[in-house]
Amino acid sequence: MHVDHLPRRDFLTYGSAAIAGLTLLRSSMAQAFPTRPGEEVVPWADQPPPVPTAASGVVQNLPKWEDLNSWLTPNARFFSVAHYDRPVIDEKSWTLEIAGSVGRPLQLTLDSIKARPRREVVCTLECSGNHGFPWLTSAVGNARWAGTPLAPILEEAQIRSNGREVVFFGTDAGEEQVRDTKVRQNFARSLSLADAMRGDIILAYEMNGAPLPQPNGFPLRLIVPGWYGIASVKWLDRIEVLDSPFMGRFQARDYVTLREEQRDGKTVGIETSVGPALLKSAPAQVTRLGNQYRIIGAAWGAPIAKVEVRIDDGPWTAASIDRSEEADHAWRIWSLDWERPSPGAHRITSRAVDFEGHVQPATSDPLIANKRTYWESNGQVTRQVQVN
Ligand SMILES: Nc1nc2c(c(=O)[nH]1)N[C@H]1C(S)=C(S)[C@@H](COP(=O)(O)O)O[C@H]1N2
Ligand SMILES: [Mo]
Repeated sequence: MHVDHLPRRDFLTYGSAAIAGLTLLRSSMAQAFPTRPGEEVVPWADQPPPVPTAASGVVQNLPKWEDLNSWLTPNARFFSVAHYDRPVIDEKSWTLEIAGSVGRPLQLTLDSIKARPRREVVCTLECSGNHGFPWLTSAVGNARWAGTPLAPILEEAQIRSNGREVVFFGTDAGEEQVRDTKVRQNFARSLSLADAMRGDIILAYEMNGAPLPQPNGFPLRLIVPGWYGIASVKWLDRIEVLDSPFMGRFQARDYVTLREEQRDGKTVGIETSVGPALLKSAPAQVTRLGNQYRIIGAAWGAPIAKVEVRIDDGPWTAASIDRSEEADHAWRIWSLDWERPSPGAHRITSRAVDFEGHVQPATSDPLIANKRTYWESNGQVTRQVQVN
């Protein structure tokens, strides 16, 4: 509801109590992001290096954390990751096929998908490579996705009793070396049947109220709320049910985490496929209104109970979390007023805590330090700022 759209008559009818209530509502909406009129953003002193040429096709449109000013990331500022090309798809000739171990294969047009029950979900999508490289530090965004639930479609397709995994294919494809053979393969990722039947997974055709932008998967993508971005297959055109584990590149060779762990005095290497998102936060920006400084950030990857901020080697101080706009798998915006910072260089670190008491690990924590691959880098993020 937007206050300005209320006819004047309603104010007269409901009287001053209603007006007071609406004023409250308006100010709580304004707090959806802790901006103060007239403030300026102090740019971070440690700017990420540019995306290297070799990766500049894959990773595009990385936003600047300094530009974050809303709970929802506008489409124009949403990062895009594509491992092959970014196909341009004609929605008229496009269809979605559901095949494999099913009793009733389906072929759906975009119109027939849009005619099905609509469901919206606000969720944060982070590339699991984020913070795995110095140049990759803002591959995360929060959007309102709209589409239709996946589970009823799988039910209609009548999955056979041997069905165990559901593989999602994009139209994008490239040459892959598998042992001594080169094969052209489509981008693909799988979910176990149990995961795929989760009620909140949607086939999305809208992003923040607009048709899915082409770099983000037009005309249709999977959205798996609460999982790293890799699971949310873009340019989706085929769903296949398999009776054995899917071992494609982005499931079993790339996007795998290898970590050395201690077991009874022995070191074992545990290698797992990237899946559910991990607890994380990052300082987004420092703002200044005269000499009043404020640190603003985001926290995501788990239900966020608390965010704490540390300035230089000082104590961990609780930030206030904006709860005016919430969704299960959406980030929380937090802020902390920074009283009278001394002139000079400062380091700002944040750590998120979930409702089970898990704390976002320090970079020295064995969970991070003993990781041998760059995915799932959810260690605490430190930024540097210069106060004049
Ligand atoms: N078809 C297809 N889907 C894909 C990818 C891809 O390369 N091809 N990249 C994945 C990865 S690694 C991420 S992080 C997210 C990024 O989604 P976005 O580009 O909308 O931000 O899409 C995922 N879905
Ligand atoms: Mo990714």
